[in-house]
Amino acid sequence: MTVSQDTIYAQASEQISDFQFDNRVAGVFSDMIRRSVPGYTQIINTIGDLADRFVIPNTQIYDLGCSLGAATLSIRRQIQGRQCRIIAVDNSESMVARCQENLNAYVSDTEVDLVCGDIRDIDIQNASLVVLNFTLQFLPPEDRETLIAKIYQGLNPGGILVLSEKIRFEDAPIQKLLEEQHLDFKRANGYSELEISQKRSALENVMKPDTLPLHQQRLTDQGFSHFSLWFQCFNFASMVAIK
Ligand code: GEK
Repeated sequence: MTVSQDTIYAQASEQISDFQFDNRVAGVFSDMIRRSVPGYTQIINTIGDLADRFVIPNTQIYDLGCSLGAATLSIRRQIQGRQCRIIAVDNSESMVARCQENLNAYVSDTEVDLVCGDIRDIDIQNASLVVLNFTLQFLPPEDRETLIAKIYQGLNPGGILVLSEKIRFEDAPIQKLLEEQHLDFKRANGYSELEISQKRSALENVMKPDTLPLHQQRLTDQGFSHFSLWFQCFNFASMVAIK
């Protein structure tokens, strides 16, 4: 897999349009997400470890907002021989096309149904693992509860949801501190002030982070019996919820 460098916001633009998962983004996505999301590689590896622990033979696994398939590939490596099916869904045609190439690059006995569609429209059933790795934050806030309810209904008892998100904080000094630490992380990864500020404008209307207490409340309201944050670095978090 060749990884192209993300320079999408390197040149000054007069008008910044809303961020889209188009062909340009899909082409540099591996580089973009690793340089923008602290702990991304660890989270992907841990999703594979969680699959090994929780995936039961003859069940289904859902990777919702799969992008280039990083989580699906990590899961697939761990569940050989369990006769499971992974349903990987993304509504960006460019992501799905590249994801298919990535999946084809490795041999596996686990079937992957790669679906180009909206995660709000797909059916979830007989699931032992559902992954929302930095995807829920892109859904309109009013649609989030319905999706979590659908996931809860589709999980088998003992099944697990992994939910990774950028988070915000009600406490203003903490919000400022963790946001600044994240910006320092991006600077250390070679993004310029211009790139950082143009990307921020592009994401403003598109990505709306929730607080950790809101995530926890939504999950427990829908019936999840067990919840924990298992990873946090600055304003990025990954949670698990078990049915
Ligand atoms: C990873 N999980 O590498 N339906 C389907 N897909 C959607 C929807 C929707 N309603 N909204 C957004 N997407 C991946 C990273 S990226 C996170 C996930 C990021 C898709 C969108 O097309 C994009 O591919 C993905 O969700 C979000 O582990 O860019 O910060």
